[in-house]
Amino acid sequence: MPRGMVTRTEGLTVWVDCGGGEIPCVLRGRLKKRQLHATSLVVVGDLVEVEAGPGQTGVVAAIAPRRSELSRPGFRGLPHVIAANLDQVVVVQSARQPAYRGRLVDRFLVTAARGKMGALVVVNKCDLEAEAVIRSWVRPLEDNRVRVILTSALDGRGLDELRQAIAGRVSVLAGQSGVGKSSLLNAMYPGSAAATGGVSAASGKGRHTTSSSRLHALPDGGYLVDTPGIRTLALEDEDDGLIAGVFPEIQELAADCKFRDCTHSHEPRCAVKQAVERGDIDPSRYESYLRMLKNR
Ligand SMILES: Nc1nc2c(ncn2[C@@H]2O[C@H](COP(=O)(O)OP(=O)(O)O)[C@@H](O)[C@H]2O)c(=O)[nH]1
Ligand SMILES: [Mg+2]
Ligand SMILES: [Zn+2]
Repeated sequence: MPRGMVTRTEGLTVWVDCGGGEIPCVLRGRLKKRQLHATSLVVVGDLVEVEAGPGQTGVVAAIAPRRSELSRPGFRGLPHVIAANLDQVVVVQSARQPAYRGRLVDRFLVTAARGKMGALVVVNKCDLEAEAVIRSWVRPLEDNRVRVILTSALDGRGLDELRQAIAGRVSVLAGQSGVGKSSLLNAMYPGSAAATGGVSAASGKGRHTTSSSRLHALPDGGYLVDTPGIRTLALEDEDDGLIAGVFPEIQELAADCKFRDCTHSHEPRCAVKQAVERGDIDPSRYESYLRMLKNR
């Protein structure tokens, strides 16, 4: 039975790449029943077993267990899985239009850790802001071992570096609508199937907006999932340890606080607060950390 990777879903139709282009498939009856009750049964990136169906179509007979998931809370608190079996999340922000949102980056990093994926950060539209200013935003991330790539889909800077970072791996572009995810895909692989697949030719000026997640096979090997805007990411109570992992500089100092269960918000003799006052911890990182714990 051939195995393939789900490249997109459209209602009850699942498009599967079995190595020779996309085949539209339906789910086998038993699976179809379950799909009606769980929106995330088959998602982009899933590895599935396909049997021949009528005409040029296939039937999805089985879905392999996932090794990772990118998800956000959906209807009635059930997680909505956006994509599966990814190696890394490429968190995309823009320097301007829309403005860089550091706190959203931190949330994406927690989400990546929860879904058992690596992460790197891309700041696109660097043609719209001075590089020194952008560097000052991302320095705390780099100081905490997060890889950051500055790009411009317009003037081409950083595209080689990003291409190398995603070659041979399965990655997802995550970030709000308008930061330039589809433009990056297009600029990195001009004229390739990846570029033309989900991103249709320009109609007048802007490209059409990406309406659903879509997986592209990369010419350099590996796959890239382009997503429509992911604007908010709720966190869960169980995320405490993951949040700590995204703020190692805070975690390292916590042992020196007076109280073992210090929340680093109001307690006396808090080593973290003292470090913020000394300037050893970036104040915006500290604020992001507190907000994340408070607004779960
Ligand atoms: N100045 C500038 N504009 C860009 C850049 N990348 C994308 N854009 C523009 O930003 C808008 C949104 O881009 P798009 O790729 O659709 O964003 P997406 O929603 O994240 O996929 C479009 O009008 C693009 O032309 C860039 O690097 N610099
Ligand atoms: Mg897009
Ligand atoms: Zn403390």
